[in-house]
Amino acid sequence: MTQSAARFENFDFGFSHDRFSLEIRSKPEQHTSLANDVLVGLGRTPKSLPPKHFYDEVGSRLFDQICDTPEYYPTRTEQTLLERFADDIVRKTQPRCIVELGSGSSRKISTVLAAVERTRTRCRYIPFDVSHSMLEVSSRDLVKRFPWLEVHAIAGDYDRDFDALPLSGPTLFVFLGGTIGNFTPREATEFLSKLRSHMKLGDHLLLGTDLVKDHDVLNAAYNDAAGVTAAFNKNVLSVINRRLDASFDVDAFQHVAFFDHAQARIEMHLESLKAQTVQVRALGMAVEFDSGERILTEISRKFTRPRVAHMLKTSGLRLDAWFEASNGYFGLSVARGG
Ligand code: SAH
Ligand code: AVI
Repeated sequence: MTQSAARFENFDFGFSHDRFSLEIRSKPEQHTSLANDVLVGLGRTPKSLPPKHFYDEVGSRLFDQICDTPEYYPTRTEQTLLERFADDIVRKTQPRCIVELGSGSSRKISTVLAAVERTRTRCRYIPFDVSHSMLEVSSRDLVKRFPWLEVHAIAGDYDRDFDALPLSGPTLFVFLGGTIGNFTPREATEFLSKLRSHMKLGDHLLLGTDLVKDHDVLNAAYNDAAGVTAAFNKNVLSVINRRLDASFDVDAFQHVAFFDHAQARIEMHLESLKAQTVQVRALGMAVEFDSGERILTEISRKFTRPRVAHMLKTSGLRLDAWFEASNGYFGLSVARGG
């Protein structure tokens, strides 16, 4: 264990090497409370599961493939925004530390790090994700690409493992991809309020939000022709089979996703193609499905600028700057403690 690793001895450390360390705050079998979520979410009507369980190694790879489908506009739209405004954002926030929540493959952060590099300053990068595999691969790439960068990756669940981050100086918290939209309004406010409680004077939040737009564009983004989103959705059943010794027949469910105008959100479901009973042996649970019955697996809320400002305000944050794609598809906010 290196010195920097030893400083965090409360946690079970992965490893530390050169300028990259991986801190494991909870292991895959613990960190997502899958057993409890299945007991509660599949034990009631209507059935539901929280989206964090999508992201095992296969699911994380499928999400990355979704980002490259022609229909899924959020990733490339947000990336274009970052390319255009990263210098402004870095000048405004002057980070010495960047914490990225749900960092995934860390694809977009290089654009921000390149902007930091152009200011001839340095910062530490702390990616935080449930996906160990993604953290390792992406962190190794980043330290290679930026010879000055120190990466301290944290594998854990940001709903519960978020305290005592190894922050150093003015911090830019980054939450991209529109992932805030995967929370209900109440969950989003709770999450941002908790984040706010970690922010000191001089810290900022960079938040990506997907915006309300033409319904055909929205529906296509979650129903790509190649079926990658369908595979991503169904993968959660394989996760439950593997981790909880369940008997889901993945082919007996179909992917359903649509934009609900009233709630301004995409709903993603898995629909049972027949009446069936699924055993979840690790929980001693039998789950009955009617033909056509659905499990709500994800919501993805779409915002307007006033709604983002309101959400931030309700969470004790203040919208400082707003960058919007020229087609109005996606918005980036810079916020600070109110
Ligand atoms: N920020 C990236 C990835 C978005 S996908 C982008 O903009 O493209 C959502 C990411 O959040 C995944 O990498 C997933 O593993 C992670 N994630 C989901 N729920 C999480 C949780 N509760 N705690 C930590 N990470 C989580
Ligand atoms: C991670 N999150 C913002 C994605 C979204 O668009 O809500 C997850 C996703 N689900 C289906 N496609 C992408």
